[in-house]
This record gives sequence, structure tokens and C-alpha cells, in this order.
Amino acid sequence: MLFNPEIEQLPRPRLRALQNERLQEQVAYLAARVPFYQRQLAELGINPATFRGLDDLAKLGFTKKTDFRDNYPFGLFAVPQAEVARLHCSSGTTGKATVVGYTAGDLGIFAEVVARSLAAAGCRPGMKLQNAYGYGLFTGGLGIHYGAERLGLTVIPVSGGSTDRQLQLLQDFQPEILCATPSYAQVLAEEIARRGIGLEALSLRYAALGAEPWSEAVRAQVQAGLGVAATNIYGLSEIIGPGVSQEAVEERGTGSYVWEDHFLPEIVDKDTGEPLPEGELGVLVLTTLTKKAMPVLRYWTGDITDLHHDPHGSRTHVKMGPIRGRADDMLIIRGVNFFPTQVEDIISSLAHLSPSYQVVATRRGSLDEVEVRVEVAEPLLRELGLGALTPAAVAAHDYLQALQGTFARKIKDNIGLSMTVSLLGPGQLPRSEGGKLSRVQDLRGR
Ligand code: ADP
Ligand code: K
Repeated sequence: MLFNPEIEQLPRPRLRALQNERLQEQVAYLAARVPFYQRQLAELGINPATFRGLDDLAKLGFTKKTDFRDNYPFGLFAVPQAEVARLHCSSGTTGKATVVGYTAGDLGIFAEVVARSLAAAGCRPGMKLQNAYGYGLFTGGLGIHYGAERLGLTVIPVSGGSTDRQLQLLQDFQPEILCATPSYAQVLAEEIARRGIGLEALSLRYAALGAEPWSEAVRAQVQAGLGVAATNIYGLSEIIGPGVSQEAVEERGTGSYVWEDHFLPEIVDKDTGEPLPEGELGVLVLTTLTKKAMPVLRYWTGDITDLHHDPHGSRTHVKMGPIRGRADDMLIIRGVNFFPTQVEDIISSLAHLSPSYQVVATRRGSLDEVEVRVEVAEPLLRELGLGALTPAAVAAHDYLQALQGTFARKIKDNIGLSMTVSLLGPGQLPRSEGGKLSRVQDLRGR
């Protein structure tokens, strides 16, 4: 089913013309309203009045995550605060960093693209959707919620976690659709098997999964374990939230439709920033074409994928492949984005920890786990009369116990993720060749 057939099947030339017109409008709008873009356009010698739209797209500069940080909280907003109907933050950034805003009209666009996405995922008006995405500042919960309502679904806003409750509701309310991160869908599938709940006790038919990368192997496991057809939903707060692109249920494995009337995608070389031809892997760059509160030009997502047209597709919009990785060191832990430098900031706020640290991501079952290993500063250990630190030595010293606890708590409070903390003595972390520590070890292998 297509939620908006006219737009979803708009012939390519008309779609291009629409994008062209909207891009010109968006550039003029930002040039008149947002100092950051005024400066950027001026520096690049771009005159909004003569900007030719798509032909000039590659002349525009990129917008990066650091630009959001530098303009925190509202510096990139294009409307007075009174016109902002809702605020969200990028996941994993509970405090500073990425704040995004929406006008009432923007929320309408958000609901529309999610409604399109859920329809492509297999949902039909009248079905029930259990929404296990987190509600709150994270765009996932409310984003799915309002899109599902727009499509005419009955929403069960259970939010993330509480597996017992999730399983109870799946049996009692008999929803046909589940929205969750793929790793949480795996957890639910495993628990269903472990508790011997037969699939005949459930009515699930479809799952729309996203917020983190996943593989065909995970798809196979979730589809078998939950009795669903599972599709990919992709998005990011800086652009709107989930619903930037979505896989169609009949076309699983061939890529996700980018809703191009609202979001203009490009693939660029991760080192040079040069646009790459169709089918090549590079960094996904997205421009919003219709948002009003906080439009962005050429947002550097950091996500590595490709774009390709599917001549046999049910929609005319371009497809993006699965996310193959990141152009930076961002990790996605249980759907939450996190940069190792966030750990570094916490370390520098605490006395007695040295800036030598390592972040190790592993998988236990289907859930991500993170251990932060950090070296304790030399003077403290000398004072305590200790050399190398073992877990037993840490456990035997109240002060080290407290330090470990404070560090773990700050991580949880500031990043929103629970991590295991290990304290080590100076020089205990393995150095690589040139004596350099590799800060991140991702041992999850999907
Ligand atoms: P979201 O609510 O979609 O997780 P965030 O802004 O918190 O939004 O995170 C966006 C990032 O999450 C993306 O840049 C990408 O790295 C990752 N992400 C979101 N959806 C997917 C997906 N379906 N597959 C792979 N990665 C995804
Ligand atoms: K995410």
C-alpha cells in the first residue's frame, strides 16, 4: 500500500523539478534567516538570487555535527521560538550538542513521512502497532507515534525496555506491527523462544526496525523468531528523525526509499567531499527541502551507504543501501549514538583519572555492551601504595571503588548508557605500534 501514491510515484522529471524549486526556496529562506548560512553562503560567493538549484548543489558547503554544537542550543533555528512546536535531541546527547526544533508544519511533514514509511513496511489503517522505540527527547518514539496515528493505526506507546511488559502486551493486545531497534527485536525473539511462547499466541506480521545498523542475518533471525516481515527504517534527528527512508516490504533487501520530495540525498567521497556517481559507496549527505524551523543544507550524516534507482521499484524515489559503517568514530549502542570523546570529557572532569582510556564494544547475546577502561593517574596510586591495578585491588580500596562508581554514574547521566568501568594502573592499556592507544575497539561483528 502507498500512503501518498501521487508523490511516491511522481515521475522522475517532475520530482527533480519539485526538488529544484524547493532547493532554491530553501537556500533563499536560510540566507534571509540564519546567520550561520548567511556567512557560509557569503564565504562561498553564493548569491541566493542567482543560485540555480540542483545544478549548483555541490557548490554549497556541508553542515556538520560540530555546527550544531557550535550553535547550541537554538543558533540554527530559522523561526522565532514561539513558532517552534517541539524540541528533540539527538540520541546519546542528553545535554549539550544537538537540539532540533519543529514548527507545527514540520511535525506534519514528520508524520507524513513516517506514515508513508509504515505503509511501505506493510501496515494498513486499522492495524495495531506496538511502539518499542524510546519516548522522550529521542526522535524515535514520538516520531513513529504520530506517523502511525496519521496512517490510521492504533498505537500502543509502550516505549523501550521492560521486556516482560512488551511480551505481555504482544499477547494481550495482539498488535500486527512492532517498531523497535533491530537488537531489541532480537531480544524479544529470543525471549519468546526461551519462554516457550508459541508464535500462534501472537498476531505480529510486520516489524519496522532502525536507529542502528543491522544485517540480513539479523533480519532472518527476527523474521523467524517473531513471525514477521522485517523492514529497515532509517533517519536522524538533524534531518527529522526516523522516516527519512524506508524499505518496502515486498522489496526487502533492495534498499530503502528516500522520501526525496522532502529530503535531497547525495553520496560524497568521505575524504574529498566530492559527489560520487550512483551505486558508489560514500558518505550520505542530506538536504531538507521543506522544513521551516531548522532546515539544513548538505548535512554530513557520517553514514556510509550508496544510492541507486530501482527500475522495478513500486516508487520512483531513489533507494539507499544498508548503512555499511561510519566515516567517524561514532558508535551506536542499543540505538543510542555515542562518540568516545564524550567519555573523554567525563574523564577530564574527574580528578585522579588519566586521559588514557579505551572503549570496548562487545555483544552479549544480541545486546551491545560497553566497557570503558581507564588508567588511574600515577600520583594517586603512589599515594595508595599501588602499582598495577587488578579488579581485586580496586575492590579492596574504598577510594577506588568510589571513583569507579562516580565515573560509571556520570557516564550513565551524561550519555544515557550504562557501561562497565574498569580502572587500570598507568601504562596498563595496550599501546599500538607508534605508542598510540587505539581508543575504540568494536568487537561486535554484526
Ligand atoms: P534515530 O532516532 O534515527 O536513531 P539519531 O539522530 O539518534 O536518530 O541517530 C541517527 C543515526 O542513527 C544515523 O545517522 C545512523 O548512524 C543511525 N541509524 C538510524 N537508523 C538507522 C538504520 N536503519 N540503519 C543504520 N543506522 C541507522
Ligand atoms: K541512532
